[in-house]
Amino acid sequence: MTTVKHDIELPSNIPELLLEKHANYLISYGTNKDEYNYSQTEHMRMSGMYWGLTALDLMGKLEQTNKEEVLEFIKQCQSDSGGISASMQHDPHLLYTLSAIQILCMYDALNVINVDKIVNYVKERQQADGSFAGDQWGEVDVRFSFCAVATLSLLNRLDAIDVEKAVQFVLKCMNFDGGFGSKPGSESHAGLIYCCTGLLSITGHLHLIDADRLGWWLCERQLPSGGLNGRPEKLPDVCYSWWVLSALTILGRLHWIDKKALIDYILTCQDVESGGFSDRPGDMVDPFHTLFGLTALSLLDKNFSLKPINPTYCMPEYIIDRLGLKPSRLD
Ligand code: GRG
Ligand code: ZN
Repeated sequence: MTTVKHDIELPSNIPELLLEKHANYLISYGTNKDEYNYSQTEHMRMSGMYWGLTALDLMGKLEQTNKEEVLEFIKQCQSDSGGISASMQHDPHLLYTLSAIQILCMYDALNVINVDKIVNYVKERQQADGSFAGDQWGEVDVRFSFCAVATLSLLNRLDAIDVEKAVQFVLKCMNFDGGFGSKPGSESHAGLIYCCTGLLSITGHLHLIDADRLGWWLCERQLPSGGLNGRPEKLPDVCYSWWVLSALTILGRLHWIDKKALIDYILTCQDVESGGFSDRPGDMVDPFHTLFGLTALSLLDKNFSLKPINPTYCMPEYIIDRLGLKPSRLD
């Protein structure tokens, strides 16, 4: 009988962390606008900027970015409804509204946009059952609940929505395994667990989670290669190092995984020539996996010359401190 292998084998030599190369990769990604890969990601540009700028800030390179150009771009992406889109002339969405607010907080520049209109846009996305639609077309998902609550909390305007109802909806998405799915009855997935744990952390409701059960499910995501998957029977992927570790950190159970094995997995996902991280060793790098490789390393070991990352907001901790926010965590 054959068994299907859902893991990879790590190469024998593990490279060191190549921070200089990662910074150069991200800076040139944002500069070479004629590149094929850049043109293909217009539909998620605002989040792409957030991934790149956050990664650069963690490496102490935010000053090397073009702040004025980014702020101008964000202003042009705010629509009459108040919401912000991925690119100019695209439809606004909660996903890109959060990314834009995260960038503005990093640059300490919330004054350049109309905050009241954003608050109103987010408020209007809340449904009668407490859930959030991502945009005017109505798709509901706990990702959008997180985006709404994170955005409003960064703006210090959580009073604009019914927080208790938002929490009740998230609790309806909790499964028998302790995890969370995208909506009631959907399969548990690490990315969605981050969203729900993050929302409960912001709103001070972490006591409603069965932390031992969820912590166990999360640490079971680690495979013999050291990498983490996002749900059972799936391949490891660097981005789950973030989605899983952030939730474990919020739950006070980061020590439940084998840190050394995961660090080795993440380091082997670097492109040692051009910089950047990919999902698995040898794959194409991109800004998304580059951010989550670095944020995971920041959570795993203080000796990597990276700024500390906040596990709830996925933003540098010093920004969260500057805003006076105190998302909760379990011991
Ligand atoms: C501030 C970092 C930050 C995020 C904002 C958008 C968002 C909030 C979180 C996204 C969470 C996430 C990754 C959800 C994944 C949803 C999902 C069901 C993905 C399934 O994708 P597959 O099947 O991946 O391609 P796997 O690895 O399961 O095969
Ligand atoms: Zn991934």
